[in-house]
Amino acid sequence: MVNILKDLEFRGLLNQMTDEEGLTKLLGEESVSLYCGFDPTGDSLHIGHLLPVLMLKRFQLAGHKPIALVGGATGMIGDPSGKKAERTLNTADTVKFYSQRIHEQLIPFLNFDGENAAKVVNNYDWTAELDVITFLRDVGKNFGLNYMLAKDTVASRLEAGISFTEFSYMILQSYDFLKLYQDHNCKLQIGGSDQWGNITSGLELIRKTEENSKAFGLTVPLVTKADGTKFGKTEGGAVWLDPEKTTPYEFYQFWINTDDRDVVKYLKCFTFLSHEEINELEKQFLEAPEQRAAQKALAAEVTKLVHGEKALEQAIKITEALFSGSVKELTADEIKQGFKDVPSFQLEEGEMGLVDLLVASKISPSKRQAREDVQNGAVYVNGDRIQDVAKVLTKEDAIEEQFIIIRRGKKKYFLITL
Ligand code: 629
Repeated sequence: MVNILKDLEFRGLLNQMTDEEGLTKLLGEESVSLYCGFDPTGDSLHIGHLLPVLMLKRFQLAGHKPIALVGGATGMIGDPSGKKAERTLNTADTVKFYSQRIHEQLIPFLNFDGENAAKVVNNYDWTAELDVITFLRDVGKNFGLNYMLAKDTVASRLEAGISFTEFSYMILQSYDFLKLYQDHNCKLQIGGSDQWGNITSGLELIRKTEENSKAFGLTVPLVTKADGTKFGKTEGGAVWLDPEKTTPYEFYQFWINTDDRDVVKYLKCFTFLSHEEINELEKQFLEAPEQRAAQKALAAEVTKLVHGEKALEQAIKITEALFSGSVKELTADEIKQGFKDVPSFQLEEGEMGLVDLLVASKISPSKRQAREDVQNGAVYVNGDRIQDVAKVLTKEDAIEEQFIIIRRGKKKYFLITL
């Protein structure tokens, strides 16, 4: 069996671990069931979830059995970990809908066939039926109040306030670990560093409940950025895994824009490229950083992992078209992706003079300026320079009868929709 911990260490994916020696031994001896939980707090996962999702895949590739847990129950309660204030509760219907979405999103990352097939479970299935007396007698009895109050996530909230609901969250997550330990022989829980408290309290519960038990916890570090800003946020907000929320082109662009100082680190933790391939890219990067070979490889690998080969090809095609200006080859779907955040103007009538259009869509501030822009050769329609001030745009100019792409100057794009 491959020594997965060695690989994780090379990739900078190890933060905290309980009993490293014992875990190394166990992972070398048997195919281990392990799990990571995802609460349905939104209709999509985002790139803050990507590292742990890929971790499950890494363990599976190394011969272990990953379990992805959807928190249908815990999502009804709200994890206080890393949260400065009490969360508002979502309705049961909303949580159910989100659970379904998260479940579907997790599937393509894992392999559900073979000896070490992956599983997706939902903690609603065993938590909903847990009655309050059993909960307090059999589970709650194992949690000392001092122990709970000392947990970071609780201690840091005592001043600002924390409800009994969120305070109890760690017990539910601990109960999950116990359940999975009992029913799936799951001996390892992984998560981000914010989950350390919840993971270790689960280990406590297993230790107290199960005789001669041995289970482990492992966390991955928080992804940081050299410039100090928060990883995974753009001006447009979070970077989602759902292609409807963040298009594969935008996703690709996010990775392409990785800072030189971060790119090798990200190649290690976000891709499955081999150590040799990464070292090679690092060498190329040190020799010719301006070529951005490492960024291109990173963007290609992660986009392929999340959205597939075809979406990656499209993203590259859109990127190249926008760079060279030859936007004519783009399909309507590619234009929608590539020009999502570009100012757009709806052409109500069937046709319109180019100069009038430039004014109406506020591309040029006045008719005089618009004429000058055209005469000076600063205006492009679908990538072709137009210098005829009498030019009239019609449906014939529209790509797939839907879009006309106007560019003024080198980079300023505008989208006319029909
Ligand atoms: C029941 C619920 C469990 C085990 C885990 C959970 C969810 C956990 C949590 N996780 C975060 C989430 O759901 O809140 N209590 O958004 C998130 N996680 C992935 C990583 C994380 C973490 O899904 O662990 O650190 C982000 O990288 O914040 O039995």
